[in-house]
Amino acid sequence: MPTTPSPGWLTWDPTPSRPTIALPPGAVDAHCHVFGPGDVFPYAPERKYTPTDAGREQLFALRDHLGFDRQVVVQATCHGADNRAMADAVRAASGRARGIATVRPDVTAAELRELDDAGVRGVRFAFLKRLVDAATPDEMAAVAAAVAPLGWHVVVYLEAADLPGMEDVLARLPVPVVVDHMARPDVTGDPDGPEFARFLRFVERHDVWVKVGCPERLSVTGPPAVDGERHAYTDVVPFARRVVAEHGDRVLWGTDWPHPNLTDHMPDDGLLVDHVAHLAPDADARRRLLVDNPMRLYWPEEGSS
Ligand code: 0GY
Repeated sequence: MPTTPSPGWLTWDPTPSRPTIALPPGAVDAHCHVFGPGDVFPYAPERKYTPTDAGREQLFALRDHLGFDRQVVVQATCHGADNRAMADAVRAASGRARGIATVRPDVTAAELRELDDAGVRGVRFAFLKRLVDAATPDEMAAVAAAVAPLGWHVVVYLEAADLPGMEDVLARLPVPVVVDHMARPDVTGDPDGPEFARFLRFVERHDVWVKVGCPERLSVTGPPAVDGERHAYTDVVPFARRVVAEHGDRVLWGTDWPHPNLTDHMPDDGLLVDHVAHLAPDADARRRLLVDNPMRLYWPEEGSS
């Protein structure tokens, strides 16, 4: 059955520009999603939003258009714990994608093995009330224990204000932790201030990786006001740049295509890729962010540094 996107929801840009920076060979888009299509892979009944369909062929076309080699397809909350759309995309990518699933504590070992065979390497927990009724710490710990033998990790999506209450829980998980979107700092604040310092200390002390993308979600200044100006979302740059400078071996970057839940503007994906040059200004930092780090986490069998 065709689905109708949530009111006010903007649809992904079908004609993004091409980046002007050259991506290093083997670059990985480490955070993107597939949505449906809803008539093939229905959205979860418990979802808090209904997206515009964005299927695997469109995801692969974006990869090729932007110049990425590989992708990490992250289960979006609108599909709940039904991982079929994500797993189908990962399988269809023939080794050029890995997946992050959402599972419940009652998931069986056989189900996890099947996801692993498809190319899944982690599980995600979102804690934003507008997206989900969040798992409890005990539920997350149970899932982490179940996936640890597979060598998977846990991806968490939370907001800066939630971090103090979550730090101990996350630190105790028996697997690496990847934090989405730098835990959504308030970018009107100070990148050298206490809130972001606390986040960086947490990253420093534990086996924590950080996704430094999604400026369009965090920015207050927004996209460029002037046509042709490709330096966008400048208020996010000092935050992401600091994480890249201090934790260059544990940072990841992704487009976040097809950009769910945006209502004020839809980013140009080519411009988002150009944004990377401001976070990781030299070629070495950029290669670690886009190639070495995601390869180490998602394709360790290929023996990247
Ligand atoms: C993102 C961000 C969002 C949504 C989801 O799974 C999701 O629904 O992650 C958001 O609305 O901030 O990373 O895609």
